[in-house]
Amino acid sequence: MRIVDLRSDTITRPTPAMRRAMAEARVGDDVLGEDPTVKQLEEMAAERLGKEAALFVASGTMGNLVSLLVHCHRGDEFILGDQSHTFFYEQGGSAGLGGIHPRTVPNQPDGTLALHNIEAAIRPDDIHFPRTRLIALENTHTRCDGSPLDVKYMRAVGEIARRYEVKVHVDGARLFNAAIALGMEARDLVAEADSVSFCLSKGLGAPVGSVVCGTRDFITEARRVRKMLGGGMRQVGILAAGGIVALTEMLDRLAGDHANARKLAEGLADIDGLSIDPERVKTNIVYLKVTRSDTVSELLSEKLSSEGVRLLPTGPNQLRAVTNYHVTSDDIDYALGVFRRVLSSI
Ligand code: TLP
Repeated sequence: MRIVDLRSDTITRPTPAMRRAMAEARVGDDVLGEDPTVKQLEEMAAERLGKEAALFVASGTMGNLVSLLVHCHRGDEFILGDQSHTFFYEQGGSAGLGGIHPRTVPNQPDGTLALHNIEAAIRPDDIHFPRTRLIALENTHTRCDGSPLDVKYMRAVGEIARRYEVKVHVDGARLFNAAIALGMEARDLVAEADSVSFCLSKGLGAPVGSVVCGTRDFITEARRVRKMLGGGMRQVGILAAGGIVALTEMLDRLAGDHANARKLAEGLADIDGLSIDPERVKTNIVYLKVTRSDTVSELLSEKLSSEGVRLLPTGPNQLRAVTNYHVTSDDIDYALGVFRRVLSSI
């Protein structure tokens, strides 16, 4: 059966070039700082993001957690969006493992936090209050239609952070999608950030891993925290080698994912019983609402998957599709056909 897997870009399997690079990677004990392939990936990543140093970590979740644990101590507070991945999907790790108090501010539909809300959430120096240490942004914003946060906004948040002497962390799981959608270099987008975590294992197709970037001092601390979390891995150049191919060969193709997402959204907007605004689709994530009834929504999701078109249910009557490098423009036509057929038969 033909499969069009749109559940996430995390489902991507390594390319033949990645598998070759991984099989042939030069490796050493990375906890002892002796893995040349990991070092190469970390240098490449730091250079790309215009930061002094970088650290290879097991996942996006670990990248965010390590960063939070370096920036904040127990009882400190950090400001983040109420729709952010860190708040929603990372098991409350900041509080659970770090004793760090999350202070949510509403995400606006475009993924930003209103600047006045950020400012209002920063605590004055008062014995009653936790200390605000950090503002955490997400770019692109997964739960806000994969919206890219533009450079003007990123700079404005940086300016507030400097004024109040707090740090900025960017969960850039899909940072390169943002950069490509905005037509700019990723490094310019995160110039104001003290730390950035980006994923190799999403649209870039590597099987495992994320990279955290920041100052040399920040990364030295982050390396300690990664070890504390059990994330010090040994001959991990085997994984980093896939990441090097991801960074070298897989960036430009993200534009194709964005075009496919827009095409999917435009096609879905023409189908009765679905609600979607294609203008909101700027990167590779598409959210759609099923407007007919709860039963139709459940049936739709079941029937789509029984016909090989896989989406992720993300809420009542809501489904998410994420384009990725296994999905071609032709697959989008096929998926749209399945949508039309299934909906007209319910
Ligand atoms: N997101 C996954 C799911 O967890 C929802 C997905 O399929 O989109 N930050 C952001 C913005 C993310 O979207 C994700 C993964 C992460 C961090 C965590 O990355 P991993 O899965 O590597 O821990």
